[in-house]
Amino acid sequence: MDKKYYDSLSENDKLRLLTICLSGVESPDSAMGCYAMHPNDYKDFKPFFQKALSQYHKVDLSVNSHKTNWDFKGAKGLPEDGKLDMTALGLEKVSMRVRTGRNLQKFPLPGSMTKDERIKMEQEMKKVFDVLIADKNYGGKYVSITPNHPNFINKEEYDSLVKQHIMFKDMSADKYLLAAGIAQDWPHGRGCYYSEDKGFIIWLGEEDHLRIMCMKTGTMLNEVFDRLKTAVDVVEKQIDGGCAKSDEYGVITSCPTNMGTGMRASVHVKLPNLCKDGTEAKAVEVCKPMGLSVRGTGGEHTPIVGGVVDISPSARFCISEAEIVIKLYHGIKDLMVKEKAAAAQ
Ligand code: ADP
Ligand code: DAR
Repeated sequence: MDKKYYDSLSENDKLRLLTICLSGVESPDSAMGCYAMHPNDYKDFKPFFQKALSQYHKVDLSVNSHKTNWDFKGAKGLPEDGKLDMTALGLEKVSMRVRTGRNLQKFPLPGSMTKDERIKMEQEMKKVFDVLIADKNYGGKYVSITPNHPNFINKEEYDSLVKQHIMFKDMSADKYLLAAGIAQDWPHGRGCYYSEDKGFIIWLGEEDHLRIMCMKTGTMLNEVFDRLKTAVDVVEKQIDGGCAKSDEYGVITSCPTNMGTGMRASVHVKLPNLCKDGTEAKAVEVCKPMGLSVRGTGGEHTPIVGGVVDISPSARFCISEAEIVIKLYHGIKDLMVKEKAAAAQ
C-alpha cells in the first residue's frame, strides 16, 4: 500500500480503496488480500491494482499486456496431432474441468451488491438460462438456493450437487469472501445451471457473478476446453450490457488473481508417492516451481484425500486461455515423471 498514493485520494476514494483491501486487513495471510468492488475499480485505482497484478502474477506491465486467445492454432507446445490426450501421458480417465469467470457490466461486483441487486441479477439471468435450456448442446436446468425462488432446492439436493462438484460450497464459511462482502446475503441470489449430462455448469452469485465451466471424466482435455469456448460465446451474447472487460487487463474479475482469463483448468490426479506422508507438502514443493497449484479435490482450501490432488496452472493473467490448457497438459506430463521418481525415494 503506497501511503502517498492513498493520501492523494478523495475521502470517498480512500473509503473505496480501504473496502477493496478489507479482506487482506482482516487476514494478513492472504495471497492477494483485496477484491475489486466495481468493474471500474481497476481503472479508478490503477496505480494500486497495476502493482497488485504485477507483483502477484509476476509480470512487468510496462512491457506485457494481456491478450485473449482461445485458439490452439500456432500455440506453443501443442502436440503435433493437436490432441491434449492424457493417455499419451500414461494416464487413464481423469476428472477434467475448465472454468472461467464473468461479471455483468451493469451490476456492482459481488463484494458490494445489495441483497436486492443479487436477487435482481438472478431474475435477469433467467432469460439466458432459457436460451441454454432450448440449446441441444447445453440443455439442462437452473436450480436456486434463494428462499422462495420458483426453482428452489432443499438442503438435501444442494448437498448432493456440492458433493458432485456441480454446486459451490457455502460461501459464508470462507473468511476471505465474508470479509470482502462477497458472501453477503447468503444464500440469496445464488444458484447454478447445469446441463443434462452435468458437463456444462454455470454458478450464479459466487465469487464472480458467473463462473462458467465444463467438466468431464475422460482423457481428452480438448473436449472440455472446446465445449467451454463455444458455451462462453453463447452466454456472453445473451448478457444485456455485456460482461465486464478491460482493453488492458482482459476479463474483469472480483479477485485480481483471476484477472485476464478468469480461467482455472484443472485435472484430478493420483500422486500416491508424492503424497505418501498423507499431506500435499511434497506435491506443493514440486509443483510450485513448475507454475502449478495444488488443491484438495474438494476445491480451494480443502484437504488432500487419498493422495488424489487437484492440479492446475497458477497463471491466469498475461497468458492466453489456450496457453493455460496446454500448460496444464505439459505440467501433468512433467509431474508424472516426478511422481514416478518419488517412488524410489
Ligand atoms: P474454482 O476452481 O472455481 O476456483 P474450487 O477450486 O473451489 O473453485 O473448485 C470448485 C469446485 O469444483 C469444487 O467442488 C471442486 O471439487 C470442483 N473441481 C475443481 N476442479 C475439478 C476437477 N478437475 N474435477 C472435478 N471437480 C473439480
Ligand atoms: N483470499 C484470497 C484468495 C485468493 C485466490 N483465491 C480466490 N480468488 N478464490 C487471498 O488473497 O488469499
